[in-house]
Amino acid sequence: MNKIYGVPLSPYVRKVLFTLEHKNIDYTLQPVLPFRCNEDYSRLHPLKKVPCFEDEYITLPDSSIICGYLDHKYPQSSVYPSDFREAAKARWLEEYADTAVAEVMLAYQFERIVKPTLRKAADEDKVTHAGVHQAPAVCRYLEDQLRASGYLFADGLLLCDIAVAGMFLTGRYGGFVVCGHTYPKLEAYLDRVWRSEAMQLRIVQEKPILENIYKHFSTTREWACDMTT
Ligand SMILES: N[C@@H](CCC(=O)N[C@@H](CS)C(=O)NCC(=O)O)C(=O)O
Repeated sequence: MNKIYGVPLSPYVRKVLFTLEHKNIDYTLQPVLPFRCNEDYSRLHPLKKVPCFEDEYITLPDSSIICGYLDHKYPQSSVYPSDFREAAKARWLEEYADTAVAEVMLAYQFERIVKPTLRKAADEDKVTHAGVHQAPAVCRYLEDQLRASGYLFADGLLLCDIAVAGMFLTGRYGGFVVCGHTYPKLEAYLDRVWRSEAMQLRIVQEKPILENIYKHFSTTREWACDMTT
């Protein structure tokens, strides 16, 4: 059985769940809270991050590595473009989402969603720094990569779309909003991916967890948003 360690709200866990759902493969989700996992977990993931993956053959850390493995294990409905040059570009955009986009969006998530649950105050200077100094370069780069309609590649909704738009979704949960006037293609693209059936499946699962956090940790309430359609 395919077992994923982590929580649905993690943008990295979301990538793995999407990959399995896209391929119609059963899995179990074993709850592991980032920043609060015990020492035993480091035997599975030496960096103690989520997600981690386990099946009858292998134990694997890291979302991109896990998704690559799953795409080989279950070749049906690939989560990468069929053209080898586009597949390489898709992996780059996935990596860009996991690093550069993450640096901005995880500042919003960590300060405004995670820290209150740890009974710590959000450092709004860090959020402002991410929003003012880091977000413009990231949004500009993606605006230049996007076509006026559709997803990143003509093959349809793929892992790179979930990585990119999923990272922005994580930022959205913490109050980050893309300026549609400056980045019209990016705004329309995010809306398209967020409304897709596959992303809505994830959003619906994430919603009660998020609502619980918004409800019980008062400082997070002002960022509350409902992304279900
Ligand atoms: N490159 C890793 C990043 C995973 C990651 O940073 N996960 C976060 C949760 S969203 C985490 O576990 N953070 C805990 C920590 O950094 O100690 C991946 O793609 O799986």
